[in-house]
Amino acid sequence: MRRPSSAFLRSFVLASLAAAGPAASAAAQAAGAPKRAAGAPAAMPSTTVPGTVTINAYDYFYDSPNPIAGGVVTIRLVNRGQDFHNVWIVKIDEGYAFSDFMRAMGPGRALPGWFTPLGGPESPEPGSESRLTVELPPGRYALACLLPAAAHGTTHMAKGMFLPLTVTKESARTTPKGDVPIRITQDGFVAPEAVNAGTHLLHVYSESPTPRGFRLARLGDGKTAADAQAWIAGGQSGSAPFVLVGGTTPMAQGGTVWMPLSFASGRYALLPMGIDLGSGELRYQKGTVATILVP
Ligand SMILES: [Cu+2]
Repeated sequence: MRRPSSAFLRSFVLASLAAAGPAASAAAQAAGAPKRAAGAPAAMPSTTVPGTVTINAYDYFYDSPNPIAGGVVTIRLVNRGQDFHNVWIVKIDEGYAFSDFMRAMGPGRALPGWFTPLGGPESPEPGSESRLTVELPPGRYALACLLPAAAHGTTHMAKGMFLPLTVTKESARTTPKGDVPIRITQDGFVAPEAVNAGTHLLHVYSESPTPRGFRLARLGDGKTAADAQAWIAGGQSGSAPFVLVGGTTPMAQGGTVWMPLSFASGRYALLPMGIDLGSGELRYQKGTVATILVP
């Protein structure tokens, strides 16, 4: 049995890849990165947290362990590409296979009733990582990135960004206790208006009848949620008035996820994300944008 320790929370940093794990350190050293000076404080090794599964995202494929042990699992998404990537975790009902999932996805198709979207870590900036904790019962799963590809009308999934995943027996780990509750509603969010600076564990629950998620964005100095919405509605050209710091891909009604986040002083916005059935892409949605002030 475990609870999120302070080590767990501290380990969430927008770390340089050199601090992200042995493989990354080796890669960074191979690339000529300086070694840490003797006596310097060691970076918190993120692999010490039981139940953490690291998924590496590249342009345009994943590298993930398979199978994994179920129960309360923390997904650590490391973006090793140049593009943005996320992970959409889908549980496939008994009697259906990964090949059915592949056939079911694509432009102009309704989401079938035999799978359950559970959310997943949203796009970390290239070179950084994001984390999300979710309860995964044993069974068959699919992982996919539905972000639109640069070539119009395709998704990262269509370019190869998907994997089957088998989840084996559940561990006895307990669900974490979040301190920032966020409710996803049919057309918006219920979130605290303000939180103190520092590290928090977001507890996200969805009551939306259609699968929805959000990107958590830190607004630029002097920028507002209206600026973010105008940039999205205006075709997302030019530099964004925000930086993405986390969030979850769309989750089904009744779903729950937790995510550790380090809040600095400023204003944050929850930008609604959903699956556009016409294009099969995961996109910003219309709807209310919630903001959280960090004084
Ligand atoms: Cu992607």
